[in-house]
Formats: sequence, structure tokens, C-alpha cells
Amino acid sequence: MSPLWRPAYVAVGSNLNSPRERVLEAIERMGRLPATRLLLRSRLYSTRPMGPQDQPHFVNAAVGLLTQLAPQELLSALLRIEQTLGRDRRQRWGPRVIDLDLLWMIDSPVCEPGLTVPHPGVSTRNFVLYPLADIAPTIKIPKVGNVLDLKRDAGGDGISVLE
Ligand code: A4P
Ligand code: MG
Repeated sequence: MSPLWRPAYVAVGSNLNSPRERVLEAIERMGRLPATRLLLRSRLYSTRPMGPQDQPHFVNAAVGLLTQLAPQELLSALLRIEQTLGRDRRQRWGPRVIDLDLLWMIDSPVCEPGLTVPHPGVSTRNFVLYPLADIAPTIKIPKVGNVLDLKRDAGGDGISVLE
């Protein structure tokens, strides 16, 4: 753990077992992580699935944290929350009770087996960029781009505000 508090952004997605409630539960649990403060939450979005289409629409959101955890420690905490909510990993891009992706953490690029930050999906997915633009429209992710530019380029196909 570092004495420094660093901003970190996490994408939240669910399309099983009352997705809206699962998203809110995951957010609530992130707010209770040690050495971590939940500062910002985006609106909730209803989004068309990327990947297999024979699955329900997703609810997606994003949160902004301040944390003293290292990226690996934060990922472990996120994976524990996924397990608590009953995540089971089967099909790639298949339906899921909860998915928590560490999108970006300031000054902490990581490229190692099991963890890539910035998350490779952040640059093109509108279900990530719309929520992220709610809470961090002005940030520039190094080697990826400005969130608002990325959001504009991704377009709003299949996405609508739920709340
Ligand atoms: N991992 C590596 N880097 C990271 C990171 N930055 N954050 C590793 C989180 N995890 C990271 O993830 C597999 C492993 O990725 C983790 O164990 C961790 O060590 P996973 O969530 O089990 O795999 P997955 O989700 O099935 O595959 P993938 O490619 O990660 O899928 P994505 O990118 O998470 O996309 N459609 C809509 N509308 N909304 C969605 O939220 N989500 C997905 C999943 C597909 N379609 C969707 C949505
Ligand atoms: Mg994931």
C-alpha cells in the first residue's frame, strides 16, 4: 500500500440477476474497500451487448475512486467483489452477474499477465466511455486519448440512459 492517494476509474457491468441492483451493490461494496474512497458515480446506462447477441441488455456504469492500493491490490479487491456477487466465468463476452474492470489509474500503467492498465477496452467501447465521460470528461488517458474525444468517436449506438 502506498501513502499516496491516487485516482482510479472502474467500469461496472451486469446483465443477469437484476442487473441494476447488482451494479448498485457492487458500487456500494467498492465504497467500503480498505484504503479507498468512492468519490464519483456515473449515471446508469442500458446497453446492447457487445459479443453474443442472445443475451440480455447490460446495465453499465463507472465510478471514480481515490485509493492507496496498488493496481494489483485493487484488481484483487474487485475480483473478490465479483466472486461475492456470484460471478462465474464461462463464455467470453457471455452474460454475467457482475464485471468490474479497472479502466485506468493515474501514474500506474501496468502490462503483466492478468492485469493491463489502461484496460484495452477503454478506447472504443461506448458502454465504457459514456459512463466514464459522466465522471471524468476532461481526463486524457496516456497513449489512449481524451475521454470526450473517444466518446464522440465511439458513438451512441445501442446505448441509453437508464437513470
Ligand atoms: N484483467 C486484465 N486487465 C484487467 C483490468 N484492467 N481490469 C484480467 C479487470 N480485469 C483485468 O476478465 C478476465 C481477466 O482479465 C481477469 O481475471 C483479470 O485478471 P473477465 O472479466 O473474466 O473476462 P471477460 O470479461 O469474459 O473477457 P474480457 O475480454 O475481459 O471481456 P470484457 O472486456 O470485460 O467485456 N456488452 C455490454 N453492452 N456491456 C458490457 O459491460 N462486457 C463484456 C465483457 C462483453 N459485452 C458487454 C459488456
Ligand atoms: Mg472483466
